[in-house]
Amino acid sequence: MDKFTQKYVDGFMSDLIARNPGEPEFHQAVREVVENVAPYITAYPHLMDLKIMERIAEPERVIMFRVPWMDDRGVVQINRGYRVQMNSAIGPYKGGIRFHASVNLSIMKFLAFEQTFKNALTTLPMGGAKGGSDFNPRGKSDAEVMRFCQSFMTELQRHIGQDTDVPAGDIGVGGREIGYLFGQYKRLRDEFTGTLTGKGLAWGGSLLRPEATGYGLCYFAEQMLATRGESFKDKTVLVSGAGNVAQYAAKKAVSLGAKVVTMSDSDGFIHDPEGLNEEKLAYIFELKNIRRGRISEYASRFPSAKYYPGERPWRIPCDIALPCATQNEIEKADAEKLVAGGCFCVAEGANMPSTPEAIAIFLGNKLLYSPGKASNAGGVATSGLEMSQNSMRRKWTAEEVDEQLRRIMSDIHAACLKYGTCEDGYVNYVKGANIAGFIKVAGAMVDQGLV
Ligand code: NDP
Ligand code: 2IT
Repeated sequence: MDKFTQKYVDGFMSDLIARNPGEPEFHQAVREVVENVAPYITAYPHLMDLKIMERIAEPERVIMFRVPWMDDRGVVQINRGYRVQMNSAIGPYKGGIRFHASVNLSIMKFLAFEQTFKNALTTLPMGGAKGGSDFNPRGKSDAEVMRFCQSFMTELQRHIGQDTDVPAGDIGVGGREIGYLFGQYKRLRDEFTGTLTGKGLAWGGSLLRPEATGYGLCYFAEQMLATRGESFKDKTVLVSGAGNVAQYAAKKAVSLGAKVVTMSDSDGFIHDPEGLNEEKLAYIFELKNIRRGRISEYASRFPSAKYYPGERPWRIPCDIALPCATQNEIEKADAEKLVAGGCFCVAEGANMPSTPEAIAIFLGNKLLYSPGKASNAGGVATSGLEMSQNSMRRKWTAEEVDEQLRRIMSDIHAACLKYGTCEDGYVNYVKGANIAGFIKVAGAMVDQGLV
């Protein structure tokens, strides 16, 4: 980076941090993008004059609200709700809703920022947003989750709509929660529209939306592997998480011939050296989606596995790692362990699971490494396909959706190659994804004037 560009990055980041104090995840997400796009911005001075990057890093709107509800004992509970509407340059705001005790404004803003670039990469017309609450669904009854969702939507409904802002699921928000949120939206607004995605198949949902993030991740990883003449066949794969993304990533990797040896949750991980198979996957789906149990139970059910409480999977030797749990779950020491254990491909299913120090290790060792905004975009892309089907009042077959998902992941991969291929032939997918996403969003903002 030349001196002028470095000065631009330093000035940009110090202003951003001063304007947004106490938001480390947001700073982290913005810094990565700014470092990659700064040479492009300084080469096109009109982008500097129009303050395009400053505008992209300033949410168009942030909504924060009280969510009061009553638990099963009759005790009043208060949570905080959020919707960060980051950027609508290329389409209505679009992005998931997260229910997790850790949710705060920094996490919401980093996710909405990442979503803006991810959605641009999907080739579909969707702007970027994220929402959620510090509500912790763990241990709550169905009735409590329903009352919470109804209260949350009672406020959120006035800010969303099928042409305005279309939420979906994320951590802690799956089919059950989308159902309760949709029911309350429909009741209050008296309209049956595609305002939420991830809906049930009987009421406007798309085939393959539940599978889409994990499947799309594997389709993307297949393309990365193919650049080195490799595939999933007979590879040892580490998966973290045991939720929606992790389950379908594991299922697809197994179907492509891989040996998936780990899954995790926030309490620890299981290592099954024999690898997951259909029976074990079915057990995990039932354990996590129906019984809402803990991954530790897997080791009691299958003696080939061992449970490691309080640990992450990254020290287990592998060929491929698919982090599918949460942000910053791979730190520098974890990245070093992955490299030492033989890992040559890391494809992110979660949003920002690797810290900047971990990413530096991956890039420095020339691993195949893809950021979540590229490799997990299949989920929101299929949400976009759900929106299309809702608008047309039609339903595509699973084959039709799968074909479009594969094409979109392949287009995203091509965009990463176009903007991320270095002089020595190494593909920097981070740079490729950030520049490709930026060019699309920035171009639309220039066209639309100072708004
Ligand atoms: P789920 O709620 O279905 O699953 C989340 C999994 O990650 C659970 O196993 C959970 O364990 C674990 N987890 C959550 N928080 C932490 C934490 N702080 N430390 C360790 N483990 C944790 O969520 P999803 O599968 O939908 O989301 C996983 C990741 O993928 C997130 O980063 C999300 O933003 C991203 N993503 C999701 C998409 C989607 O369509 N759902 C699309 C694109 C990205 P526990 O049960 O203990 O909480
Ligand atoms: O992070 C993500 O891309 C999601 N949680 C999915 C968003 C969506 O609108 O489907």
